[in-house]
Amino acid sequence: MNYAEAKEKYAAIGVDTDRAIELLKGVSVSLHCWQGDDVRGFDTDPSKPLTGGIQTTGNYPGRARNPQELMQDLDFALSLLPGKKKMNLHACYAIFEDGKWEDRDKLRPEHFKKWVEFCKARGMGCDFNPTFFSHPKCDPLTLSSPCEETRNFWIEHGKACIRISQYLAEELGEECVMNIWTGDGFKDIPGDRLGPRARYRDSIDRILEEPYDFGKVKPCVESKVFGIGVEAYTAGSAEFSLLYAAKNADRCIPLMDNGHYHPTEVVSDKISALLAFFPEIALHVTRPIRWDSDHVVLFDDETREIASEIVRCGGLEGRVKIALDYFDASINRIAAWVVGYRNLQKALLFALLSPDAALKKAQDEGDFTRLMVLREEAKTLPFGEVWNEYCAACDVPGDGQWLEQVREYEEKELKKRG
Ligand code: RNT
Ligand code: ZN
Repeated sequence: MNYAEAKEKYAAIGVDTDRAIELLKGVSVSLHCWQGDDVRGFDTDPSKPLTGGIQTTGNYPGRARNPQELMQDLDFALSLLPGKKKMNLHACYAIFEDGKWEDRDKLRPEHFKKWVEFCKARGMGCDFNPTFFSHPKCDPLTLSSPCEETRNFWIEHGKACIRISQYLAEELGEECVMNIWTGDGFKDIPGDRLGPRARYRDSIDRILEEPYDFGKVKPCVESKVFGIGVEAYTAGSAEFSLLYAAKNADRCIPLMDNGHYHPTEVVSDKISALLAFFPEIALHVTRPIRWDSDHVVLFDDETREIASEIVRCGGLEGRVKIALDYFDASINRIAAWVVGYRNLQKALLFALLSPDAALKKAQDEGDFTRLMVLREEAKTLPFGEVWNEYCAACDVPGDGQWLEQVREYEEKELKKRG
């Protein structure tokens, strides 16, 4: 089987593979910088534990320890990724020149100048995230803290991040999705559930008072069901975040992370529900195993279903902002970036090769037998040929051709790191 033959097979079910490849080339997917260094960043002591209910496990050698190493690793990973890449940074990745450290409430655009240069040189836009975790000022709450000093500190951080996001959007000429997520919550049954949520709401209100151009900066609110050490209560629950976004639709959008729901809930089904109300939504694509474990994204059923829904709902034209969010420290971190990113790209390509018009027609005609048969048969069409053609069109290695490069880089570069 070669590409020409595969193309014919797809044409027989009414799918144009060339068109799918062209379309996917223009879809931007955000690459999360934090896979490269286990979500440590550069502004706090890396020997301190991660907080906020998230966790990286494993101690595979080669973690990036500074901006140079992280950028070098990113560069190498980017060379193996097809499609239109966008960077995704956290505030804790600020780069302080000449050792001039600033706390998170005082961060300024200049602390991201190096990242702007990095993105510009590679023709990438950049998304951004305030970092409301792994910091001494988490008491452990942040935006929902009853301590006004703590809460103000984090509100100032949020405002600083709005200014930085506006700077990134302007410098790079692409919209900047700025995601507000906190791990605020309690390990055990709270005595007051409303208080923290009322404060959280007020804090986001105050952050979003900072001026920004909503055409360029897209603040998001990300919900979560629970985290490690915050099993009983999360201030930013699904209802809280969704309602916040709905009530403030002129200034922010909702973000769904598919690790943040009860295990039998699926984000693939929520996408259309949200798009029936919101012009734009954002996604964190990850892989939960039993909980929000942030495993590397696979080419699995739910990832494919999420991709299908993005495609079918017209999400590729900008309505759905797609980002990855996982962190595995137990395998080669660059391979983790590459395989997860490529899997999401595969899922999107697979979705673009689905006979959607015929599926929709069968559904609307009530022909559920045809619907099932068409959908199942599309699964065994020669997808791998189209995927390799797409990789070639993007000038990156096809499957079976990149892992050896990662191994060489590991030998040459990663093994030198203590
Ligand atoms: C945590 C959230 C959040 C973080 C990143 C690092 O559960 O998913 O998005 O993973 O901001
Ligand atoms: Zn997330």
